Amino acid sequence: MATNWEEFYATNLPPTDFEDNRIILKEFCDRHYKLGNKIALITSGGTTVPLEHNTVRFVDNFSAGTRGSASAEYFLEHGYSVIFMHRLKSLEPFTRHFNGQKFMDMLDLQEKNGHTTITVKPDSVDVLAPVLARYKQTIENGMILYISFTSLADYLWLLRASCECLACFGRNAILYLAAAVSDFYIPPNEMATHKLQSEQPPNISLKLVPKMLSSVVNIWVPQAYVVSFKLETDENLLISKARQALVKYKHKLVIANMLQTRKQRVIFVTPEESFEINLTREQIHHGVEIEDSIVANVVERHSEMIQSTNSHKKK
Ligand code: PAZ
Repeated sequence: MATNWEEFYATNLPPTDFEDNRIILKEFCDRHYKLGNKIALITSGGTTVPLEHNTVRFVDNFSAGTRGSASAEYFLEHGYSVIFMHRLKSLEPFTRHFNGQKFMDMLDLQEKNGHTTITVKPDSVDVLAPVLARYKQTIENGMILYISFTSLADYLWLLRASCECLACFGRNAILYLAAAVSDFYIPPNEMATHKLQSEQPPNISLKLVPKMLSSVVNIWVPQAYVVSFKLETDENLLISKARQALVKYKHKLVIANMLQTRKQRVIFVTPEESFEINLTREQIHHGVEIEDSIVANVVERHSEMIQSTNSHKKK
């Protein structure tokens, strides 16, 4: 009997650029595996759920990709190779610091004798230079791979393909699943072909998305250090839901956060304990990012897992 996820992949087509992305993923993983690097797959941003095959409208969510894009930079700082699997047009590592108008405001434009010169304003150089230096170094060393998705189906196809490429890393891989992935979708055979007409209210019935985390943890990358995120809006549900996920999927860590406070407070929930990371007002004022502490903590736990496995092997 087909499991739910097999049915999902059998009925939802891969994105058009899927084969290209699969090749790029494989090349990136093979190279970093040969180098003996640790690797982090970071998922980031929200997914869309199309309402029509010729998609005009879709269901979306709030996620901007702040968590994922900031975390990617910190994993790079800890020496990890990074696959940054993100929602197209959501925030990306490095460029996130100068999003939108901010970038334009850093530049000066001069026209002289028919020549146009663009320069960085002197007071912006100190802000731009360190980020630009880190970006250049990361790209020159080939340490990051950017892969983008838009819809839920794109995301799930890329997630499985990434796991296939990461399996050989064994315990040296982290999956840091920060994307806000839809729990509901419309199966293709129940979806309208053309734009929904507005003569009468549409009758839309959403189905539950199969829980891929179970396949990730138990089948696709059983040795990897898997970190999932749990978002709630009702504080009373937060920890119990995180614990339920740990029991159900048997992975290592759930990072729980509330919608409104996600940038200053998270709770690490493991099978053994739970504890909070909180930023103080002063830290927030000084531009400290909570992802700095989150990633440092995850990296420490990952190293402990690798070391404990190595010492078991030696015995
Ligand atoms: O992308 P963002 O920085 O705006 O938000 C991050 C987040 C809240 C989506 C992430 O921390 C998270 O909790 N992701 C999992 C959401 C969930 O499926 O429960």
